[in-house]
Amino acid sequence: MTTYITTPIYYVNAQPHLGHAYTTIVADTYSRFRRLCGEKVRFQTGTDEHGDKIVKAAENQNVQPKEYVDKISAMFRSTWPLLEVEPDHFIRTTDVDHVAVVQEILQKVYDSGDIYFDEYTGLYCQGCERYLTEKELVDGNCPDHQKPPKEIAEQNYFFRMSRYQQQLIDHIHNNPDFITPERYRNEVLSFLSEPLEDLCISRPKSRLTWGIELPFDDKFVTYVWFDALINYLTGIGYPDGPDFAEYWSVAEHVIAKDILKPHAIYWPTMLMATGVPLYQKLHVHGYWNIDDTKMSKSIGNVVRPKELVDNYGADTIRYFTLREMSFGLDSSFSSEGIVARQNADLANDLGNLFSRATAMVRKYRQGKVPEPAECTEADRELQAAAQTMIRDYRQLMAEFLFHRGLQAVWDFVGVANRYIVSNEPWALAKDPAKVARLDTVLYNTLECLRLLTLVLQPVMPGAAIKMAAGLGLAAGDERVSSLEKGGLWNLLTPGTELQTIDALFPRLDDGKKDAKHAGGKKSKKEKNDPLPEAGGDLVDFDHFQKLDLRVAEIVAAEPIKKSKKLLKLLVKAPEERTIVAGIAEYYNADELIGKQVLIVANLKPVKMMGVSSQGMVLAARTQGDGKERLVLSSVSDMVVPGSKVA
Ligand code: ME8
Repeated sequence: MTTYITTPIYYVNAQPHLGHAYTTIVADTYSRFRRLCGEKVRFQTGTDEHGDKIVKAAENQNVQPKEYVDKISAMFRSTWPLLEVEPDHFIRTTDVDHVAVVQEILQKVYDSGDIYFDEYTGLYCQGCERYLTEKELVDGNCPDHQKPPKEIAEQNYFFRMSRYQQQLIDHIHNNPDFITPERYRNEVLSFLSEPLEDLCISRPKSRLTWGIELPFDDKFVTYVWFDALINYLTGIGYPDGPDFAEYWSVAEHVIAKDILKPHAIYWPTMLMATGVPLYQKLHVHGYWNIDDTKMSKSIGNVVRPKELVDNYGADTIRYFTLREMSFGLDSSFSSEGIVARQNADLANDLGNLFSRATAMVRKYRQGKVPEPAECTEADRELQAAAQTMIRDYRQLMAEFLFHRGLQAVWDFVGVANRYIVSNEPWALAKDPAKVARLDTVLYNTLECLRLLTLVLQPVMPGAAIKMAAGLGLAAGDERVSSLEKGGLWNLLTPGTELQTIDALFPRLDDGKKDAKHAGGKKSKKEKNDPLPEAGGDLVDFDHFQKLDLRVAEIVAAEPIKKSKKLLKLLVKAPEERTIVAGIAEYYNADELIGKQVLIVANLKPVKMMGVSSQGMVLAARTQGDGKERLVLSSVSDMVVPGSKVA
């Protein structure tokens, strides 16, 4: 099986931004996913360098168009590695082989009678670089550029697009997956329900010289879209290169909704006229807005990929954009959104699972993968959950439902976390009769980590390499790089040594860490009210209500030097705070990570052994075997950290 995936080729009248980055991340993730499925993949991106817009941009910078396009194209090319995007080919419409193929196709279509010369008067939008129909205008303006188009009368060459209208309608009806999601397929069909006009495909050189000359009339250059769309063929060696033979029949294009019409109407009809079979699929996504506002230079809210990578790292940006946008719909981008995902999904759920599980293997099994013993019902349930996750992930990623694929993966992260909590390896470690069970629980937990490394590789390639190393595996090991061979259970080799890696995802400051926020929105007076004396048998409800009881999740724990009794805990409730707890005689620091406990959040801070404690962890004091013991409080199911206890 083979896959050919493309992004639009981006105009070089502007520098790369978040929108370009998203489409390119999508195509890169999909290409990595297909490779994970064992397919041979070709992934292409590039730059669109001809046309009015580019000439204007070069003029603004006082340079010749060629010098200008070389510079901006290089910027796009050098942006992609920052995002861990690895195209197989980067095409430019100024490449000589591309120019030759465009001319060859123009000649072919001209010779077959599908290009004719005519006079045309129309409404031309410079921003879109095309004529608009009256119907497309909103209050007399181009809906995309909010400017009235100019009326232009000119002699030009036209492509007989109308001739292929019915053939295109039939193709869309017969191939339900040709344009997805469905809303865009419907949009195209609705557009095609009106008679299609022929397409003006030339510009007189008197008006524009920066373009590909028509092979049959040197007084004209070709329209930028007729030139640009053909990149999808040139890049794989049309008409007789081996890659064209191998990849064209499986071509899939990814675009945003802004360029639906050229891709869903101009391009298939151009292919029909050229006698080339149509591409397989067109995947259309929505627009990223910034804090619910359109991204635009004039508003000054354009987000640059390099800044994102510098601030958050490529893996976080890839994960955030894929997880946050429902493919096909618009989405809002904000730094708060990134911080929330990083802290909750990456640092807390995934990062903690990884560090907690590997720390226990280091502690109880000298850092070596243990030998599993017999399975219990709980183990079989875990394996079944893993298989369900792989099946759902595979299907959803193949359908471009990345947000749902990642949701399925994170559901499994939750299952793995709960498996640890309910099997209590730290308790098993205390009982010599339970050695085999401890080995099995640790082994199964490591298997969960391996499968997560495997499925996350397309989304976060950098993190996946680190995770593989942490499990003692090379990044190219089939067990973390092939869904066929690695998607099974029980593949880790007992005795393999784990490697120590840095924390996968640091927690980011969301600006709310300050402990003074701990009491929520209470007034200063209320916060300073003394707590009631614990003396009488009964307290008023009012008094009880003054206690701010919450569920806190332990994210880090360490012994306090020189103290036998105290542990220093970092908890999330939902902001982070430090709490000192007198539980060191009953709990190891490692086994606490990820546990949810109840805390009193509005106790006045006190210092213990030099550490300020901002609250108190609740625990039951109990007797067993003649000894007193403290058992931490908990909730019966995982809840959002910071949930109020009432
Ligand atoms: O249209 N949200 O190039 P272009 C999401 N050269 N994606 C966005 C976006 C946003 N706010 N803004 C841009 C062209 N994009 C032509 C294409 S192809 C033969 C020729 C992405 O530089 C999205 O992929 O204007 C969109 O379709 C593309 O950039 C437009 O890029």
